[in-house]
Amino acid sequence: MYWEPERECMNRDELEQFQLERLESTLNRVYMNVPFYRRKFDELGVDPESIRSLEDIRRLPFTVKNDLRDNYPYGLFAVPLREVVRVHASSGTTGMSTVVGYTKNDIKTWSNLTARVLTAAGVTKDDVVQISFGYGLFTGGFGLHYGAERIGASVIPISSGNTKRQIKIMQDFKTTALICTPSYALLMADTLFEMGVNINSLSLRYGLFGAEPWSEGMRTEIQEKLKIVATDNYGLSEIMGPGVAGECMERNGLHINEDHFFVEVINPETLEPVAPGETGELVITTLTKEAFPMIRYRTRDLTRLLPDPCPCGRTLRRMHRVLGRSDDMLIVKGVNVFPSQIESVLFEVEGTEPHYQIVVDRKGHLDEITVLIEVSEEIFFDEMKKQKQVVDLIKRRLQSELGIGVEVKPVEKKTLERFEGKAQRVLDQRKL
Ligand code: DLL
Repeated sequence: MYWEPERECMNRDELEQFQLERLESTLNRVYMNVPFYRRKFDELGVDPESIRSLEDIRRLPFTVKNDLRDNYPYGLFAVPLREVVRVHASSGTTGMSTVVGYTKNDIKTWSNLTARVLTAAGVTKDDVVQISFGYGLFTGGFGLHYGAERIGASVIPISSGNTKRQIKIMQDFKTTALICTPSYALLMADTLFEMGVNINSLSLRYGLFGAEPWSEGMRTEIQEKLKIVATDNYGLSEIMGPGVAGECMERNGLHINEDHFFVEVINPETLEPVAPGETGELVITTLTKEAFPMIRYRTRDLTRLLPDPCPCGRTLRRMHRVLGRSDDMLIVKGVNVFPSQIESVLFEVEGTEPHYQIVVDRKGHLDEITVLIEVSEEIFFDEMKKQKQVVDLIKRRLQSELGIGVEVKPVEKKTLERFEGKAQRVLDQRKL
């Protein structure tokens, strides 16, 4: 267990004072050591010494992913490479990858924060933790690995892939906690079923899932199929990796590690703060990072802060599960659509499997969405009438959730792609 009540249950005034002190030292560090930030602050005429309150942070410039690309690979590091003990990078599906670094101290902080997230999600030193996130340049595997070791759990660093072997190890090594993407958890559940494994013969109790958006319906599905308590955890490599925020046993929003990260929620168009509790883009400033501090990083992730205190006793504010990235948002017939909204409808309809794909195409000048959804065998093969009923029901529910009509196409079980890491739900066929 890794539990810091003096931080995690801090009163708000004390926490804000603490954040301000850490912010001031971060600003000094970047101004002294990172020419990129010095230039941007100077351009705006902001002297770090003049930032005297947390509200003053709004005078500072935002940082965006392109700034990382422009400074590839080490341009935003605030310490000499000799002090960097680890480098991670994101794969960069669009353009150049982004590179981040950690000092020895950063690794210690990172381990403590993922240990916090693991503890909040039920993991203790008595657990056997199977880490089925990729190890390597991706932050998922290593980030949670160090936290689990920090707690004293027994860690199985299996990485992702080779699902049958994952199941065998889960059985033989008596895994109690599974860590991976929610879509991989579902694939494991299906594979267990196909292999004829009796779920009650396993020792699994907890699942910690993150790195991609998922819905409440998907949580229910995973919890029922794997007979575990499933929690959500959030992070991004630019800020640290996993360990930024995670759910406690209440499973109702993710506690943000605010003693290390200052968060804002902004309207992505006006760049002004949204009203308290409203949905907008999450912006994060790191407060303790040494090698790779980030000032007002625009995550592109859409969420909202939850105002109510959490019954678990932690005072660290919670954020609602991430709805999706603003860059994943589809605009169809002028309406904004998030893949996660579609998912939440699909998971409620009986006779469908939890596997789907969203195809976006352009007919003339109009964008169209077709949702491919796997349906059970009897519905696919035997009962045309029932198939039509299911399709009509999904269409109606999607229409009422999204406010627009979309095509729904039932497909046979196991025809859609499965994912061992982050799922690719949207297939964009528009030639823009
Ligand atoms: O995905 C870090 C991570 C690893 C988090 C393991 C949790 C568990 P990146 O590859 O840089 O880092 O991707 C970060 O993934 O900006 C979100 O869009 C998305 N994301 C991460 N966690 C969640 C989540 C890792 N719980 C990007 N819910 C972020 C929704 C998530 N989206």
